[in-house]
Amino acid sequence: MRTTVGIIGAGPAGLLLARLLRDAGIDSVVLESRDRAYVEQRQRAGILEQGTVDVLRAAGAGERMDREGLRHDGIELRFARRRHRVDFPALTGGRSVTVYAQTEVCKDLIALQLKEGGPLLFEAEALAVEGAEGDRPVVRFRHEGREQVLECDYVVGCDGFWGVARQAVPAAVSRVFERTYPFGWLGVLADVAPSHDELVYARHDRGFALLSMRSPAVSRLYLQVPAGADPDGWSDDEIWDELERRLETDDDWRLTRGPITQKSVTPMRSYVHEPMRHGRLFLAGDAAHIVPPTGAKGLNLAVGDVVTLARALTHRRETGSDELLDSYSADCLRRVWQAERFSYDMTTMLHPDPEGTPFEGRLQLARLDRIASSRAAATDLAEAYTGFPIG
Ligand code: RFL
Ligand code: PHB
Repeated sequence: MRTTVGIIGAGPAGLLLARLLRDAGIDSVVLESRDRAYVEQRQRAGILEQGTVDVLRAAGAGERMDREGLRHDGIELRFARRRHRVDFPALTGGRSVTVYAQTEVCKDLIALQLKEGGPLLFEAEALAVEGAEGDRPVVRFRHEGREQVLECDYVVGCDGFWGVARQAVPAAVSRVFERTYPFGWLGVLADVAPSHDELVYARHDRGFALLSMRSPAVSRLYLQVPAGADPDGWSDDEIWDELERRLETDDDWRLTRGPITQKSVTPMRSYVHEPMRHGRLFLAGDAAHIVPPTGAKGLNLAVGDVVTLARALTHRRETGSDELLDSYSADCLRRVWQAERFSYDMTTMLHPDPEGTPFEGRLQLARLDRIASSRAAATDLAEAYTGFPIG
């Protein structure tokens, strides 16, 4: 098999890249190790930045998002039993975010790719990327019980944090910057209307809690738990009791309970691999960097990467110049590090560190109080949350 751009992974990064390249007249093949149902059901992100919404719309993948996505003009911060709303449009000159689940973004992009795009192979597991330093890189993969080879002009690793593409960058040129946190998130999906019409990020001495949603009838909620906690160690009643405690306020706000339909624990990690390019291999999305979910940035960063890469490949096709491919890594990393900085700040402001001191707890409250009382501090949060410009 031969193609111009071999894409490993059919998460949001790989699927959107294939779509953008198709629109530019560049052919690609997408290899995905899992089956279609798995990719379409995997619960993850929920928040799309304004820039992400614009990109999906321009790529022709915005129809259902525009119908079913929920525009959110703010978030609520909860601490010391108080509530403080951060008003995005008022602080950013009109920007907002959209609640539309990653599962739905993937379903929309998969349907488009299968209808109009190049090959998208499910249950096709990439085993290795070879020859990235030469002119003819290849992806070795296993599909339908056979080992096969995909010959490419360029290979893009969109295969997430646990993928194989990154391994093709020699250790001598790789630099990794990382931090793990001594806690994770227990995430649940519940068949109940969200108890608030915007997201609520709560800092409590017992731990962080987040109230989010998937639709007007489905809530998505998270609790800070010790790293490596077992989701089955928590009964539904224990989860609701704990959410209630951490979200409690002094006014008459109440949490509505409902049947929990899914439960899982996510570890929290910050990770950046530099550079994001080696020869004819490019890394995009979680394959190159991870942020803790507190800033809702992971999916949006993946979108920024592939927009930058599609532009660079198109420029190369139209002008023969490698200029934008050469600056791909540096161009992405600038935005990546801003998201790393923001996600780290949100995480350390809102999660009591089980190994921390009471002094640090007071600092967290002071940081929250600063956002609640200073327009400049609130503007900094609102600008970062609604998104930094792409490239
Ligand atoms: P993905 O989505 O992990 O997709 C990678 C794909 O590659 C496949 N793959 C392979 N395919 C072929 N051969 C191999 N050897 C392969 N190895 C792996 C995998 O099966 C998979 O289909 O990476 P991508 O496309 O870079 O997208 C990144 C996002 O998924 C991720 O950043 C976000 O989900 C992070 N995230 C959030 N991001 C946001 O922007 N807003 C949010 O609100 C938000 N909330 C979250 C999140 C992530 C979470 N978890 C579970 C980590 C909430 C949570 C709980
Ligand atoms: C989600 O709805 O899954 C979600 C929302 C905001 C975050 C993280 C996850 O910061």
